[in-house]
Amino acid sequence: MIKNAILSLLFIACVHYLPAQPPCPVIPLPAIATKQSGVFTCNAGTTIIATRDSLQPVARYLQKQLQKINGATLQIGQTKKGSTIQLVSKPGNNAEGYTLNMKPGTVTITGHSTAGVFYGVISLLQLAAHSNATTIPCWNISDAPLFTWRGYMLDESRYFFGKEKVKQILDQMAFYKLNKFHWHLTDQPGWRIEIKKYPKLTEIGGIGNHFDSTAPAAYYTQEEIKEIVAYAAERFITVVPEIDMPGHATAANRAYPEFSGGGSARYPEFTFNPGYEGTYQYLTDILKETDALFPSQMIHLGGDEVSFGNEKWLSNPHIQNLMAQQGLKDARAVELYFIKRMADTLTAMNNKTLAWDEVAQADLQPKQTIVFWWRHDQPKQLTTSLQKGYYVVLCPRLPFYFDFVQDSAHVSGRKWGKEKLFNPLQGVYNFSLARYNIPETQAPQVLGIQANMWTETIKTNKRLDFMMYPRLCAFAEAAWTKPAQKNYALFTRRLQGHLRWLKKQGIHYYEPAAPEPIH
Ligand code: TNX
Repeated sequence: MIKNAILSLLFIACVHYLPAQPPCPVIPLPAIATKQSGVFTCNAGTTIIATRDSLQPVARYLQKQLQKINGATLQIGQTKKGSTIQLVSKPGNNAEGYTLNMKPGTVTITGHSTAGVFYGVISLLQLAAHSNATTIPCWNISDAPLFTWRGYMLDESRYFFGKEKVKQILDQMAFYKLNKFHWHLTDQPGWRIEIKKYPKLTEIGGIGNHFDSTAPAAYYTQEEIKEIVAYAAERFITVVPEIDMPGHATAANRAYPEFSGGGSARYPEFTFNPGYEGTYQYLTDILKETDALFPSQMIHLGGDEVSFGNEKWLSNPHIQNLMAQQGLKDARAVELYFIKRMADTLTAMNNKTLAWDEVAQADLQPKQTIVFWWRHDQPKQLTTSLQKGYYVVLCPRLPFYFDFVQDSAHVSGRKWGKEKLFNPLQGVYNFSLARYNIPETQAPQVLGIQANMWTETIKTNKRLDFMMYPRLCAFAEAAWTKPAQKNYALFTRRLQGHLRWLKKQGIHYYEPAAPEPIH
């Protein structure tokens, strides 16, 4: 008896004095991560072994990135000489899931698909980036994402950042396991995608930005778009282009005024003309060229804020005709007719239709439609979308608009309403689906979440970085990690190494612990 009691006391004492496991530095936090003893030595004698040909590109990515992180060039091969990193793909439940097992001489990454292997590689790269030089502390990780849509949107109409910045953003998205890049390429100030059939779209429509209407034409050629799409694909990121219609069409209308449906005093020439047959051919041609550039088979049609500039519709003879013919009672009915027709065009091109939540009331095909719910103050648009069987991506302004400031002292970005609400790091981090009371039967329609970077208040790379980091890290954890596992206090500790890594890469960021006073 007494012996037993002493033994159990000893046991309790030992457990108590075992050093606590350090927090896992990987962001987003993996489902299971346990620290192992020892370090993995990763140097020029290390071989990356890809067990299938299809894993070769991932092996090369690992090789290239490790070289950037610690300067060592690993071999890719089949023979085992020094330490090895094995890449294995084995089908499993969640295709993006993976396990990472580390021992001093061997790392094994087993993914449920090539993407899963890639995410295991990313976790290893993060551990490498946080350790010194060539020794990486060993961890065992078993992981899979919460959402399949982990998106980030960049508005390059308001401001054109260009290819190199976009590539850097794709690098960072990959580092945080984000997988959808929504590219907002057209809007009022500028048209940024080359369309060969309508060259004036970029020659004339490409001129100007939100800050300077005379800035020289800036846009992506079709070759550059292919290059970016391929760059994203290497990082398991799907690129989704947005061609905004029938509103936010001002830049296009400068180039081809014959398709304009007019605007309002505040938003001149804001819309395409939904009453003119030629408009449908014109837009179909544009979408055809767009489709050919993006293998995602998804095009975002915008569809937002049409009422900002459609007041001329009701007096336009073409539109009056259309209304009479189709029995459309008002401008909103015309808008929904237009959206349906363009969505059908996309279906015929084997593309899914993506659009902002204004389209919830349109009569679209459930399985072919993804609605982006952005108006946090209009929960009905989300409920209706779900009831109609559409897929949804949640990107509510609060907390996912990154053009909103992140500190009450900041002055340049947006704030919401009389209360001047904004999007602090913690607000982004604490996002939880539970808040939206989505019925269990509709939960499978929620593909995931997205952060949107609108750029009416952003005209330098440095400011873009400031608005983006570290909120992107918090967002990534909200997109990947189950809510029950999230812990903001621990996150801010785990973030420290990531901030150091961002700094090393020359990326500016908002420092939550020592905020810059005015920005
Ligand atoms: C609303 S979000 C817009 C954008 C603006 C943004 C600024 C959406 C579908 N439309 O055109 O840039 O607010 O926060």
